[in-house]
Amino acid sequence: MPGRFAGKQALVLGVANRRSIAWAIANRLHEEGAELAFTFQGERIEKTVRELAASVDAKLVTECDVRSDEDVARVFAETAGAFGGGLDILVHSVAYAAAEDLEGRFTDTPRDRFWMALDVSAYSLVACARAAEPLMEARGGGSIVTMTYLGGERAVPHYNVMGVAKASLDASVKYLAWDLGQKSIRVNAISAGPVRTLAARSIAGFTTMEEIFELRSPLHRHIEADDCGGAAAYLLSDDAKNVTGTTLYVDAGYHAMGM
Ligand code: 0WE
Repeated sequence: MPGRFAGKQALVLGVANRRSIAWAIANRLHEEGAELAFTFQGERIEKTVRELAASVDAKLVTECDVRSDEDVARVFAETAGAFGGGLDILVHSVAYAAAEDLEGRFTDTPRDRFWMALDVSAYSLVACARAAEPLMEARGGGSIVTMTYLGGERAVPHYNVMGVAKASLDASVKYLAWDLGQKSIRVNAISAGPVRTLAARSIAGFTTMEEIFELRSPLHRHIEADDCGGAAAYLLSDDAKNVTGTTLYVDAGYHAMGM
């Protein structure tokens, strides 16, 4: 089916399973005509990602440890190979902090795990944007979307070091938007309310947080991965051709509240 993304090629990082936000975004792009490539992290999820990728006729599925410059360089070289030397769209939906740092006190975060969380969750966007730049330049421009969370702007109990990583990610979006704007590459973020993904399910107190969220958000609704799919499709489409360096809140209005 042709659509907004007919003739466009997209690389998607961060699919773990069918509930992943990255998968919801990929699905939208596919439905509207995009050609897709995927990365996965670790052999534990390789089979799942390969099966999902096959269902949307993906042109490439390859491993990427975003902490490794060599891996990032290889992945973008493989992407250029699969996509005839260019890339139109990059979806970055990657984050990781040690489980023990998403409970207890932020104050107790050790140095090594602080930097690990920022490396995987924030620097990875910078590394990928830099690697995507020449490929997008070959297309005369491009669009990049990453996932962020309110916990990078306000203190959300237990979000801890991930909040500090998201603050760094949010600032990176703005600086990347400035640098890459010169090449007609747009960089934006989606700030989603809590979505029940694999990453979320293992979080202590997630259900309580969902209840508070549905009570306090203006729309009194929970957020689904597909809500992020629709928002990402907008930001990645030409409808958003003059939108860069911004955050689109997909959170039933929660961020607008003071109580
Ligand atoms: O960014 C996130 C979560 C990302 C995440 C999740 C995990 C769980 C498994 C990063 N690293 C890990 N590491 C693991 O070992 N969210 C926006 C969802 C989330 O996570 C929270 C939240 C919300 C919301 C953690 C504490 C409090 C609120």
